[in-house]
Amino acid sequence: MNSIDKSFVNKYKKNGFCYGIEIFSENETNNIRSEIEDLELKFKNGVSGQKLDQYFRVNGHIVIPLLANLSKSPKILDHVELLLGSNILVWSVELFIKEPGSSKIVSWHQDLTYWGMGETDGEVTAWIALSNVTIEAGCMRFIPGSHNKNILKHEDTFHKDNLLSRGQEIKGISEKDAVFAPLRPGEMSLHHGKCLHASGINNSNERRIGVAIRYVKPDVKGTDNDHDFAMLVRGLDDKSGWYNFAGPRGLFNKKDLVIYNYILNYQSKVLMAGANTNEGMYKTIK
Ligand SMILES: O=C(O)CCC(=O)C(=O)O
Repeated sequence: MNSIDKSFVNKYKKNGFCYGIEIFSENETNNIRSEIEDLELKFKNGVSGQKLDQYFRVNGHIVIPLLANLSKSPKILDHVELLLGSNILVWSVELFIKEPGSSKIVSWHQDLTYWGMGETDGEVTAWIALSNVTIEAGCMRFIPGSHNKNILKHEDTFHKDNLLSRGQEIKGISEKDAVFAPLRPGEMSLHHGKCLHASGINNSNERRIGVAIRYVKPDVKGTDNDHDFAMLVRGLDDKSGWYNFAGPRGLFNKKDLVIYNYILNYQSKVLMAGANTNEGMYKTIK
């Protein structure tokens, strides 16, 4: 492991999040962003009958090599290893994009609520900024220490401006306790799956682009399903809790698209359980 500043570990353990960790240089960040924007141009009419956004927002690592490769970045994994231990899998890679002036938001929520993994400490999200993610641009904000709570009641809103799968929201959060986590391009925040967080509209003139990578340990056991799917990115999975996905063969490879649909349909049973509609990004794909 390369030498890294480990001071983030205590912050993460105390608060449930930390931010401002430099991962990619300006040049590297620009290259990643360009590749994403090239995909937006190339697939502006969608892929395999779906909008590109479907693959950007859910499980992008299954069909987009760029996103799978990002999740294997040694510098990110060196940090995650200090939180989760030496055996690491990727459950999902997702892009969160807010256009300049866009009214898209993310309501107050805890990630683990609908993921079928229980209230585990064995999941962490690495969120990497691919643009200047300022307060004005709608960076994330967190409630320190909230990862020590249980999962709170969420209400589905399915609001069109909410970027979450069900527009799920915890009401009554005291905003004055929130800490903003702005990130410069190439910087990363890390947050615990029970840490309360949200983000506002993009009031800036720039696109606000982030990639969220959900890492899990081998022994995170699904409570709401027999198994789930994840990609081993470091060490060994000797627990058999996850069905291992090897990574994409190529960009939107036909066989990987079949796997994508299979996993999405499987996961949607858990992620949309109890919802009164099966709309949005976990809509079953035939
Ligand atoms: O990008 C955002 O504003 C929110 C992302 C988020 O909720 C997450 O990564 O868990």
